[in-house]
Amino acid sequence: MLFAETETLDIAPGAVLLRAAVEPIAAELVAEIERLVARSPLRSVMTPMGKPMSVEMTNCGTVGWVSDRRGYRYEVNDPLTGGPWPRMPHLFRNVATSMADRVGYPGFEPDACLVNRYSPGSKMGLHQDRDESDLSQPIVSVSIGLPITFKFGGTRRTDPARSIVLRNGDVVVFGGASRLAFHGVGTLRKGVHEVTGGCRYNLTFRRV
Ligand code: MD6
Ligand code: FE
Repeated sequence: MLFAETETLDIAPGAVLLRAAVEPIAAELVAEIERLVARSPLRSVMTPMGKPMSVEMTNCGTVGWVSDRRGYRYEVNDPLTGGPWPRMPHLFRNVATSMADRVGYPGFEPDACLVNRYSPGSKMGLHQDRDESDLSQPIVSVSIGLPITFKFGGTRRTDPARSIVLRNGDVVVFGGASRLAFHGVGTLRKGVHEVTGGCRYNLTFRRV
């Protein structure tokens, strides 16, 4: 499947931003999100430290990322419904596989997609994505709706971080030397976007 051929920007070794790559299908991605949240709703979760996260989350795929007082981990069942997470839509899988392929990660087959919903005031502190057993595989991250500032540092928490604004349809692929880089996003500002209204969605595809 073909998506927009757009500018690519190297953020760091192994990390690439594909500007507006899925902008043409952003509304279709939102329609898929709405279908899956009807089955596994967005919910607020606690960090292992007992603080509520400001983004709401859900998942699709054969496993989903969960956080609670017991820690961060992947689970085959949604703790809210007790049943499996919704299947990953074909469109999602195609996006993830083709974006990874485009920047030099052929054969990426995600088994988990974390869906984050940011409303005004939501943010995500610097973190590493390291709950996956296969760190040879990249993560593909899709931004939909309102813009937000993405912070991208090094493999140590104290490494300097650069900031990039992520907008609707932007895709970040991050693997290789950047797979364990610290990253986070600033606070979502109030606004209105034609595709999502007053929020931002982020989809992160992982091979767990
Ligand atoms: C976000 N993204 O963009 C948060 N993680 O809302 C992430 O935490 C992320 O963009 C791993 C790889 C790419 C990402
Ligand atoms: Fe992350």
